[in-house]
Amino acid sequence: MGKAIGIGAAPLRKEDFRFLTGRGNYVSDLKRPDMSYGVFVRSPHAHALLTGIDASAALAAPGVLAVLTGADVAADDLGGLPCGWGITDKSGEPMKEPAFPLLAQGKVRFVGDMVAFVVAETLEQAHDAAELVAVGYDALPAVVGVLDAVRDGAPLLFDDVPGNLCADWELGDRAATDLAFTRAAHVARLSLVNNRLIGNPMEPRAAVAEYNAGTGHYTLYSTSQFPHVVRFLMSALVLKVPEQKVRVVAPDVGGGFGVKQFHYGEEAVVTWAARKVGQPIKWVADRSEGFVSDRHGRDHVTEAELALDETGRFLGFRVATLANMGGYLSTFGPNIPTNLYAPLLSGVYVMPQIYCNVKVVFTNTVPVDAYRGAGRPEATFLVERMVDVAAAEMGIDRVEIRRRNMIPREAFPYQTPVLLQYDSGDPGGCLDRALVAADVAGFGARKAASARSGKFRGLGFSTYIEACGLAPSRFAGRLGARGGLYESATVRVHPTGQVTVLIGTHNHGQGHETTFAQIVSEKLGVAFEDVDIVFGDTDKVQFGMGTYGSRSLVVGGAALSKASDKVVAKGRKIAAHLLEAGEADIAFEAGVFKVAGTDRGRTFAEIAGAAYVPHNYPLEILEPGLEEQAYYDPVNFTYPGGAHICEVEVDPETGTVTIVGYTGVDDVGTVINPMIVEGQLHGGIVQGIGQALCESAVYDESSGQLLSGSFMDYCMPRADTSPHMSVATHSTLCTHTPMGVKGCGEVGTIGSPAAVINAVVDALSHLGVTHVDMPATSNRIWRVIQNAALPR
Ligand code: MCN
Repeated sequence: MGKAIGIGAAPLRKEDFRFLTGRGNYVSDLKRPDMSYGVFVRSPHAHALLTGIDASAALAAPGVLAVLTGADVAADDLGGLPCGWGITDKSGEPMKEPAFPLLAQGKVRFVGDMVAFVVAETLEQAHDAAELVAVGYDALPAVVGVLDAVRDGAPLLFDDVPGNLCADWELGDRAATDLAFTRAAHVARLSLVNNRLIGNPMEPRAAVAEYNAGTGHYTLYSTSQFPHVVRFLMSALVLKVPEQKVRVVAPDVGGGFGVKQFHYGEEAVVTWAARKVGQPIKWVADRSEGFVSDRHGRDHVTEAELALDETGRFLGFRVATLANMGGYLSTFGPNIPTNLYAPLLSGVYVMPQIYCNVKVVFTNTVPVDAYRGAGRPEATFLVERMVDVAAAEMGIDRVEIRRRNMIPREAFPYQTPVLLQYDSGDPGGCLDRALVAADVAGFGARKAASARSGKFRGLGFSTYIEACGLAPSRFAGRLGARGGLYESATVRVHPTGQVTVLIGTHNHGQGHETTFAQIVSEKLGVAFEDVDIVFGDTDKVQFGMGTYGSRSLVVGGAALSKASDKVVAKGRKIAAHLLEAGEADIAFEAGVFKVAGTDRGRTFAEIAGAAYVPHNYPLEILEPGLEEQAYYDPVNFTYPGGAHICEVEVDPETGTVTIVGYTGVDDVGTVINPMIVEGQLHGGIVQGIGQALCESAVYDESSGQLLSGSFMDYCMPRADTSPHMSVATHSTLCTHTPMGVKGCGEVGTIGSPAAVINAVVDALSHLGVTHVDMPATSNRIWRVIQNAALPR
């Protein structure tokens, strides 16, 4: 007999058995009868007019079933890929939202833009035939950087989008912020670049689709983080087919990191083509294709100014950011550098005035959208770098300036000047604990020891807060979103008392099959192994918004908690009837319904069995069965936060940065499973280190070719760049989520880049270095050191 394993315990992850024994079920594992294979023909040009496509040779090639192009898309009147949330220009006009056709129409706008889809009986035949599709291109000048894209005379991606500007967006009180600057004793300034990243989940994107001509039903298996949203967008807006005739299944998904949370053209084309060809079709991206078609992340250029009084207290923060959208708007694209960025610019500080202007810009690059942290790492990096710059210029200790401006624990709930109300937190408490855990007191001695061996040692701090649990409908509505991001859960109790949960979030590495089972086990008192979590299938799960924005626990888990409470409430009614007691007298504890103050009771399993035997209770009052559903729409974001301290050693001979110590103390509210939270923190921190030290998508500025288009040139963090990390939690409870939980899936990625770069700058500060852009590769750092050493 299994036992209940509840909140706070650390059972091993249920899902790992199938993964570790090779029994996972990924899209590319799927085989359907008569399955054919698809290959996309992609643009080799960053910007070009399409002068014609001749598919005749490809069509005549062995095994070829179809070659589809933009002309077929137009003939079938398919819609373009929609941008889920719009933003509004500061003029009050909606953003410019040019069409994003499934297959290019008339023009290509980035290397990798889809031009044609070839379907053949075998994958090899499809690849061979794709080579035979003759595409005429008339190359145009390309623009890849945001600064170039907004210059007068820059090549225009869209005739009706002047200046390549999707929107000129703002948040905050400009006049009040300007006024704050007039009172400043000191103004610190910083220009920085937040480098472009490529998510690279271990499993590449893939789609298998089939069409049943008898019933008119489509089934799409996709590597998606949000199958219901794909079904809605694809059926209603793209393919224009009845939603109930579309089933989207996202089975095991091998990592997403945000990259798989968009509605991609490939999955719509494969689904559409399956009907046209009359056979199931499989498409699996290869790694090189992923580099030029998975949505990229970050890519900001920012100028910022911080106004301080003579004691180092912050008065105002002025930020101007140019954000790269790439060649088209992706599902959430324009929201990331605006709504998920500017509201975080207060950080953990009392920042009386903030004004942020973001110019959202089109360029001839892969579309940019959310990548782990999405907007919040960019904001945190800017705030935490700015604080260090100000501290150095004013001669104030970096910990001291943070403490002087930090929101004290007792000041929560705290209203920032940029929309958000932080409900709870203890930034000072996290910092205190991190200082001890990182042995900051002993840093001087360690630095001296490094110096003796010719190395520079540096310490970097990042005290951060983030907003997750996307997204309260009220907030989404205020920002002009087309819908809130609530979540749903159904708790289905079987007659045996065993439980199936159907939930709208998607587990692609976060351990939901374990943590959600813990919640049900705790709430219903049932054995941990008696709970199965079902997700990722629109024909099984009622509805759901999927997984991203560290929302699964705080929104999905809350829906699950609510549905479990409803089960208990119904169980109590049945128990009251069976035990001939008043409902108010029935207590539910540790899986037993009891008449309070007596030893008369029924176990949860007994009540579940009784629920399915209707003559046991009055049918006029209760329906048979024990299954409850709940929807949960958060009233606010949750605000995890923490303090990260990074210690580095820099080798001046090679410029190599080695992380020699990493400490994180994070507040994620109530912890459901400490082992899983620790794993999430580790993974997140490593991704942040990747951005800080090695990862960067680099385009050739004149041709628009992606130079870092393989793992030879795009450097992922590896075991040898991942330090030993000391992570701990320091929890304050979220005041509005049912279990007091806050999200944890992105905090590591949000807090860490600033900690690393602040440490690198600290190590080089004796050379007069005040800022280093990411990634701090050995090449870049070596040059910084050489330049600093030059006589001035
Ligand atoms: N958890 C917990 N206690 C808390 C907070 C969370 O036990 N106080 C648990 C949750 O129950 C869940 C896990 O930690 O099992 C992560 O929870 P949550 O913060 O709700 O984040 P999500 O599940 O919504 O995951 C999304 C988040 C994001 S946005 C990215 S990007 C990301 C990440 O998670 N992508 C990942 N972590 C990833 N981990 C893996 N392995 N693969 C990815 O693609």
